[in-house]
Amino acid sequence: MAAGTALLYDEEMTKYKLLWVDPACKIEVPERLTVSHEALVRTGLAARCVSIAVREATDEEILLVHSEEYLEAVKKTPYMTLEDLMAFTQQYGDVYFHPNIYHCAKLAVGATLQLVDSVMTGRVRNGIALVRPPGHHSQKSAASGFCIFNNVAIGARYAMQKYGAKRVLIVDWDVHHGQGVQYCFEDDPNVLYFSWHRYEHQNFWPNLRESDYDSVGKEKGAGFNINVPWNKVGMENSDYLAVFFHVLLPVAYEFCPDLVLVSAGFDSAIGDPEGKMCATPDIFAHLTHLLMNLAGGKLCAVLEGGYNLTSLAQSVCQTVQTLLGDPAPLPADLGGPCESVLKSIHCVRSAHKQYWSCLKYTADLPASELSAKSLKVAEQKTGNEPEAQEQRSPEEIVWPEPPKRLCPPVRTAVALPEGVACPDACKRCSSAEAPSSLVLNRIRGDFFKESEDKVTLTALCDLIALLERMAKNEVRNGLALVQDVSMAMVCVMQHAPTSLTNRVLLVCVGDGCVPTRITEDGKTLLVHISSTEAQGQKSKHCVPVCLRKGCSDVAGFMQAVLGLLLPLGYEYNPGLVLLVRMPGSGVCESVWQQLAGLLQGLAQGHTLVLMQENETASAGPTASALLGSPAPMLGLLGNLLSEDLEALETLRNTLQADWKLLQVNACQQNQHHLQNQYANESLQLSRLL
Ligand code: SS9
Ligand code: ZN
Repeated sequence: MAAGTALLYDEEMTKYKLLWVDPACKIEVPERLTVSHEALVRTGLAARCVSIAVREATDEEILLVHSEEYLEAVKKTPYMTLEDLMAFTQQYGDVYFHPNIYHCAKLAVGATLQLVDSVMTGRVRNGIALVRPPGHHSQKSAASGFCIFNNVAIGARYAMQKYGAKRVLIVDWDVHHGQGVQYCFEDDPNVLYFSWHRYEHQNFWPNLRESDYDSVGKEKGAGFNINVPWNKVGMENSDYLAVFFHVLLPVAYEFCPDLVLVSAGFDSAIGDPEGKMCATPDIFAHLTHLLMNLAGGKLCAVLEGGYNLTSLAQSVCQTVQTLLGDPAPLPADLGGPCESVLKSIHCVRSAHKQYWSCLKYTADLPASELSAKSLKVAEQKTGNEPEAQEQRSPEEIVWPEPPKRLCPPVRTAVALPEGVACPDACKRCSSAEAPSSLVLNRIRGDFFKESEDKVTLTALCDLIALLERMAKNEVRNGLALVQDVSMAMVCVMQHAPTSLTNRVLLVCVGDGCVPTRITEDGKTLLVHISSTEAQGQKSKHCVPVCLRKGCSDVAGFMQAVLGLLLPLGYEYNPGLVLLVRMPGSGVCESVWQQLAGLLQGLAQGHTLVLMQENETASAGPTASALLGSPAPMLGLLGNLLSEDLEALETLRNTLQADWKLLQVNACQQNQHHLQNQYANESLQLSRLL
């Protein structure tokens, strides 16, 4: 399996700059690249990457996206006088030329293609290209917004042509709309383009009507262009994550890309003078992590914008550190998205509901909401928007430097019966590391009052020992095969070190009895995915998810994971994730690996997986997911059962009062509208409410 992270950088790309006075362009400076690269070197991240030489793109490659006339025109710029350059620049918007920019633009495309080559051939798993000029605004025959050639769009065409990639996902998290990428693939169903961007009802650059949520793609490409407009500034981490959970990820998993390209602009981070957003640099660790198990892990990030040098450098480091496999930081203090973002989410989901089965049960917007005008009016009325930072100039905004990320020396420890195979990189636990006699006696007291089973007792002690090493950050995550998962689960809840168990996210997969009383003190959030309707109490901390066809239903299972489990987990912010596979769960191995991979974004990677001792064949694949290997692609998911979809939406509706990150509807009115829609389905309601 491909491993390693590529880094593409060439100092040559710092060797052009604005030569005249233009307030619109003065933020695009060579230092953007030098500070980013220096930060990677200083933190030791660059040394951990596979450094790959940058080359120039050929004419043929540039012509994959651009017209001959445009290429020929740009080719002349190195020979122009300053006056000619200024005149040439005049025909485009918010961009400048320089005698060396054509050379750099060829290197920027070339670096992108070298990265695509490295990932597609399996030389590395993923990587990043630090380039200037950026690309996502440039069009077939036009430069725009500091962009000359469309690096990422060319990269997508190249991957399809040279490597036969059938589906490419482009995630544009830059704060501007990459209209160049949208135009390029508008009618192409093989490229899914996602962009969120500052829009403010068309009052923000590039001020295009087609940047709104209702531009969904054209002809065969309808449904493959996703725009999420930010109609206010000051968006925070929870706004970004909400859009990932409720728009991008479900659609991306349904799309099933062979390759993920990220238009990695960091002007969407706090402090940026263009973006004016408030998401902190560590959010990019999570955004990256959440994309890293798509496409078998094949992810290429290519720099776009980012104009606050401090914020930019920090964000680049967070992204690269995640690509390298270090655990993401705790996603502290997430609430729900703000009202304005809820509106955008609702609008995008409803504009796309006819194209994606994961969005099929999105509530329709009331007719009045559909007009941009009424939205705008409603926007001005709402009271709880994040405007505190808006008055300040971005240069004055301060935020703490992201804390150093945890990196326990042992990535994955396993407690497996003798003879059970698992990857060499795992550390096998031995009873020699067993816990104190105090713990031993307590476990004995709890579970073996009558008959004493030595083997089971030792196994439970091994488990506690493993957790103690996790609490000390000697071990990141672990896997144990145990005789009785239910008993082991209760044992962990009762005896694991409290530093981990103040908040445990307990994820149970498969049918079986889970003692719900362990959720009563609020120190455990239980999400139990099974095929049986829950008998017991449902509450804020006890979430039974019932799938009609059970956990073997890949589409239903992923819908529950992406739309319900992950937002719950991120808002709960556990210190430990306990992932339990009940005997005979029926969950597919690749789905299980996806789940184990995705959950590692929580609790700084502290995941403990428990499986029944006879599931020996799954030990290897599970351990390898814990070691950070990319989960295999799931393939096309197939159709979701409509009763499951409705049931999940209903569950969301009941839970969203307590868990704000589950919200997808713009206002209370709409929720009533949705409830009414389901009121007819009394059977479904009685099942879940
Ligand atoms: C000045 C407008 C600048 C161009 C921004 C291009 C960003 C490319 N306030 N507009 S990522
Ligand atoms: Zn930008």
